[in-house]
Amino acid sequence: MHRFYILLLIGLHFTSSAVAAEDTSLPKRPNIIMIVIDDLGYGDLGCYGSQIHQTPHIDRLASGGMLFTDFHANAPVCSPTRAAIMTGQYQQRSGIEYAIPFTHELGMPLEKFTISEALKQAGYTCGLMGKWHLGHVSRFGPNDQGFDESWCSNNTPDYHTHVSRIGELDWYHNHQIDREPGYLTDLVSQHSCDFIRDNVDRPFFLVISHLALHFPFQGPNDPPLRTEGKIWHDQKHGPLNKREYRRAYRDMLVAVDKSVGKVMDTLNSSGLQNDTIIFLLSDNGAYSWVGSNGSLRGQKGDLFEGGHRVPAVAYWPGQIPAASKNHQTIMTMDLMPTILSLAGLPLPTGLELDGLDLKSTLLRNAPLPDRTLFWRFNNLYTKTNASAVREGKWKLIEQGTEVSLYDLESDLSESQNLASQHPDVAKALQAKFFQWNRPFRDLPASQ
Ligand SMILES: [Ca+2]
Repeated sequence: MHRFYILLLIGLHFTSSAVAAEDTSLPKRPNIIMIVIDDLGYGDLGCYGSQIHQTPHIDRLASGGMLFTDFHANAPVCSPTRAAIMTGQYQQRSGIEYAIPFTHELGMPLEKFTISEALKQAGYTCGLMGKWHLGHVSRFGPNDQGFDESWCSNNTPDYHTHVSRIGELDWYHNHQIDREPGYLTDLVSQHSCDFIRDNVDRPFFLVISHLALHFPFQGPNDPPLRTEGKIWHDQKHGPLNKREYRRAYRDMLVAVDKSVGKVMDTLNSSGLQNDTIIFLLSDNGAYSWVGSNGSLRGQKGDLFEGGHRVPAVAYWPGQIPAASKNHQTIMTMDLMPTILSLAGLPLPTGLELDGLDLKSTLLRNAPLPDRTLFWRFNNLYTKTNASAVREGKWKLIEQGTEVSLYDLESDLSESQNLASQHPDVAKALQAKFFQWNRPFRDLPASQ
């Protein structure tokens, strides 16, 4: 076994050298940081035109890198998008189509090959700080999926007491409950900066997975609510009066933005600023009653653009053109192959990777090949099934028996249903969805 592992390492090293030879200008084995902000909407950031929120640190990342205008979460809720990020595949291949509920029994199958496992095999040290939500850490935690170190929660704990909606303490260090005190966004930030400093001399992959801006809505100065041993579903939105939600949401975003500033400062003071690629993105759209999806229709949980078109930024000084905008249609499942490619690593063989390597569009703003993208979403609570297909400017949405077709080039707000005017386009996209959906038809709704 040991010998096999050494041979594997030699094999990977050999292949990665061969790949790197094609890109002699690229630094070898850059560090990679992925900042995932929970439920951040398309209109929530200063760099996306927000008139309400000020996000100077994130805006600085955007002005020094590439901002994406047509970037999509694989799903309009947390767990399925995160499964797609981790595997480079449609989340249906992991059997995860809805937010994983509060149970110890469900999770992303451990045999799924993840981006962290791929990078770990290649010598990267991998850390995850913040939200996991791919299964209870007692059975399906990040350290079971390639991460060397984790400070994480399963779901959406109280930001101060760290208690979940089912009254369990939900803050773990390497899968062990940890009772450290603190506001969760600050803890995520502190452990992320510690991880960077601890790994100055070796390549690392760090996922900074903010709990914010998910409810409970609690800014750093708002009171705690949840205590252990009690069910909190009825007060899932936190301790505040509804009229204070938007203010708390803004305070939560300010805390996240400051965290991004601290991470940047830590990279600069460690001399790693030019050796580190940063991706910043959201896992789904905002709830429009508290956040903003800009001019998009719909919100978290919908297959209208507001549910899945999200802010995203890529930053790598000297490599990714500064102050650039990218209008290609991109999906979160593209991140795994892209990151492996930027790290000079071969794509794993024998996997059905659905994501695309975005390297050329990141480094040269090159157009991507035409492709058709799919969303399928079964809502556990409302029992509604929906699907969407995107091809070029066209987007088809089916909900029950209702079929809608939109031209996103002229109608980004999805206000004009063109299905009856362009029945051939609608039929062609329906047929493509039927084909794509074949292997997943029997997937039980709602895991
Ligand atoms: Ca989310």
